[in-house]
Amino acid sequence: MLDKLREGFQNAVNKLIGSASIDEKEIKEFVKDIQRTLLSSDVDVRIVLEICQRIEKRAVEERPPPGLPRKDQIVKILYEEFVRILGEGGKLDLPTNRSNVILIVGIQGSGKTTTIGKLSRHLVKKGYRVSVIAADTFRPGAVTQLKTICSDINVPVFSIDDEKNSVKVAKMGVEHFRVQNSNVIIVDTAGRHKEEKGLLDEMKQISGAVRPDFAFLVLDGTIGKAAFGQASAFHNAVPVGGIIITKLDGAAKGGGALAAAAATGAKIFFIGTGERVDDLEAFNPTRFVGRLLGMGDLQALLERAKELESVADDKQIKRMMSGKLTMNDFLLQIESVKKMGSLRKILESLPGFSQANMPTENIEEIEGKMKYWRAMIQAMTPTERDDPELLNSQRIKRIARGTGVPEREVKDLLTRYKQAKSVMKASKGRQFRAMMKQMNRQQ
Ligand SMILES: Nc1nc2c(ncn2[C@@H]2O[C@H](COP(=O)(O)OP(=O)(O)O)[C@@H](O)[C@H]2O)c(=O)[nH]1
Ligand SMILES: [Mg+2]
Repeated sequence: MLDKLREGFQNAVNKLIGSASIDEKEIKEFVKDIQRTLLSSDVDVRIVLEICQRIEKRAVEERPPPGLPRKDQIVKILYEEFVRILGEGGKLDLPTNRSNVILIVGIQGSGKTTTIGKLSRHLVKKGYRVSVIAADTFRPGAVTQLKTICSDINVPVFSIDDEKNSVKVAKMGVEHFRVQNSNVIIVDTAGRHKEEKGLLDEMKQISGAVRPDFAFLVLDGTIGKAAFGQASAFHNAVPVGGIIITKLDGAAKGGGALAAAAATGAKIFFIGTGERVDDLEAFNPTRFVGRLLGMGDLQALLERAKELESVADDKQIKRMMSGKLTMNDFLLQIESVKKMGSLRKILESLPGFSQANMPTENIEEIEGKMKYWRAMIQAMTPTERDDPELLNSQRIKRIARGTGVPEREVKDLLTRYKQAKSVMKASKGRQFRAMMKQMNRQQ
């Protein structure tokens, strides 16, 4: 899906990651690559400029939290800015205690009938009793098409043979299925008007007859940024409305259609990614952009960034610099070391872990132990963490039992903590500052 956009993003990211250093020149180059990619996906120029300016400004100005490489920070910025452009995904929330009428509109060929099959399937899977009304009385073969799709998924279809009045069909269909206690009644329409106004008029007519609880505009993703006009007209006219964008599989302009629709303030609820009945996805911008950027990796990066941001909590650093150290601070030190990935490099600068009392051969062993230290510290009560002096033998026993380690491991942790604390006290936090500096140097 959206292969070109994905390729463009990934090439830009790979180039950035591959460059020896990150300076304004590399940032500018990166932004230019992104710009080119977005434009070739038919994203509107104004949107492209806005997103690129924001990425550049943030990439130049924002400093990553200690421990997060600058490159990763920039990828994260790209991710955040693209998610922002796509707005919030819509969530369809249909009460089960009544018949919800959903009206589907959109110009002919945009994918309404296909999407109705997909949407029905999606809702049936969620446990709704779904039924469909064939109110496209305009296009020959439309009713048969809908019936074929729906018979495959066991969804009943209401139609009236040789009836040309779509409003009448829609109205009778809704009455028919209300009596049968359908949870969801979906109305298919013709959308024979190409221009926005005609389409909306048609919608209003049927809408007046069936009083839908929800209306979807189906937009063909291959029209790119031209989606803006239809989406905004619809968004302004329909109070209960959402957007479905189809044909994002292989649509070179799909990115443009998504951005344009989102720019109107309308919410995109679903995207169509193929012709088959299962090719519908709830639109979730974070997941969507994550996939575009090709990641697995991105998820890991975002989590890492989040952890590191919490590590660089100002208050905590200040407190440590003043020579105080709670068990939570100690945990934070341990976590920071772990997140650095290269324990060997910074071991020396961490109080209590200096070469003197920790020979390098033991590094693996320490790393192994850290897992348990974390668990032990988490097994402490908040008061114990603030004041580890409270930890008498009874409490030590409890923590050991709670974490499934021998008591001597808890005692070992306490020794380590005391060492760190005395070094902290003696150096008034200088040691910690050194560690932070070391972290920054690694970016
Ligand atoms: N590749 C692809 N084709 C689609 C998708 N959705 C619809 N189509 C195709 O688009 C054409 C028009 O779809 P249809 O549902 O009849 O549009 P309608 O006139 O709005 O009801 C059909 O050939 C569908 O198979 C999609 O997500 N991906
Ligand atoms: Mg149709």
